[in-house]
Amino acid sequence: MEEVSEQITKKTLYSAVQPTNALTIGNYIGAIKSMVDMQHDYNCYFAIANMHAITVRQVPAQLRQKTLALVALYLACGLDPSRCTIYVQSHVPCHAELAWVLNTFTYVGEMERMTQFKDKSAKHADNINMGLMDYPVLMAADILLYKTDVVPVGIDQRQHLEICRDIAQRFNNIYSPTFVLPEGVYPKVGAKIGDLLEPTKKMSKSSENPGGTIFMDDDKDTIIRKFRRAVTDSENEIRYDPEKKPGVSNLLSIYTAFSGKSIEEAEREFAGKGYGDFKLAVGETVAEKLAPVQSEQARLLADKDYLDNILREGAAKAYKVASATLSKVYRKIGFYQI
Ligand code: AQP
Repeated sequence: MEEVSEQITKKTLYSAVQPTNALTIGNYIGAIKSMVDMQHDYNCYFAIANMHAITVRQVPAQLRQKTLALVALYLACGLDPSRCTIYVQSHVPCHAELAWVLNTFTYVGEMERMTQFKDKSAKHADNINMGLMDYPVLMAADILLYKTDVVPVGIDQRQHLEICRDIAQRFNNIYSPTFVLPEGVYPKVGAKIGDLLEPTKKMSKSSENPGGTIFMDDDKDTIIRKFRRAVTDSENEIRYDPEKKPGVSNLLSIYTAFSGKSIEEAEREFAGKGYGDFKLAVGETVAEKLAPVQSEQARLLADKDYLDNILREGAAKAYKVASATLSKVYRKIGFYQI
């Protein structure tokens, strides 16, 4: 009873991560950390976006393994399956079904203008498939199925969120209010974690140079080594100024996300210190926070039945809500129902 009334009063939150490669601390800071922080105040749906993942060619056995690894990581980072719905996107067929309908409310020109489509097309020039271009429509379906109010994501997803709102609004205008218009929630600091070697570029799971990326499963030595090599600048001042000092500011963002301190506190703490000491401190803080997450993830991964059960329950809960939205959409557009 209490659970039902909580669900009625709480707003709905949706977020998803693709099980492509090992996750980075960019994914953690931009998305997972906010998901963990917000899970108590919202009615939450957290997906493992394997349908999005296949827009870039995946090795099947690895995709399966990474899907389970991501469930374990969600839990190890602190998502509580008794509070939130955790499921695999392909287990709820409504995502693909609604995406098809929404495709007919989306213009090719809009999709061609998407920055991520352009970036990924350049990166995967041998496989510019329709799915890559249609990615934002599937993402709109993900979000709209659950009447989502808020979506915690990194700033790279802002454009996709805006197009999701446009598509929803277009549908609502043609028929009648059907979809809730979602708001993006971006972390105040760390909405775009930069690559350690090219700090103006987004840290990415599929970066060509793994030296600039901290993976969630990197060991302490690797983490310290990567931070030691992080690009800074020719000054010797630890100050947050993303325009003029992208490298140092990126390290400060990472440090605050992992230490819980504010930027001002961090600047005070490192005032007068050299870049070498600063980088080491950031590396040690990250490694210290990641170690228990890594061991908890490994422990959970050894219990496949437990993870499967969470996914089974999650898919059933998600399906209930998603199928209700889909049938409303089908009714409105005139699909004959039996
Ligand atoms: N560098 C980042 N800083 C802040 N947030 C980030 N996110 C990704 N990179 C950063 C956020 O992580 C969530 C999940 O991302 P995704 O799995 O959907 O893939 P992505 O955005 O395409 O991330 P990657 O790491 O760049 O993956 P690949 O290399 O596979 O394309 C999203 O909320 C995203 O904003």
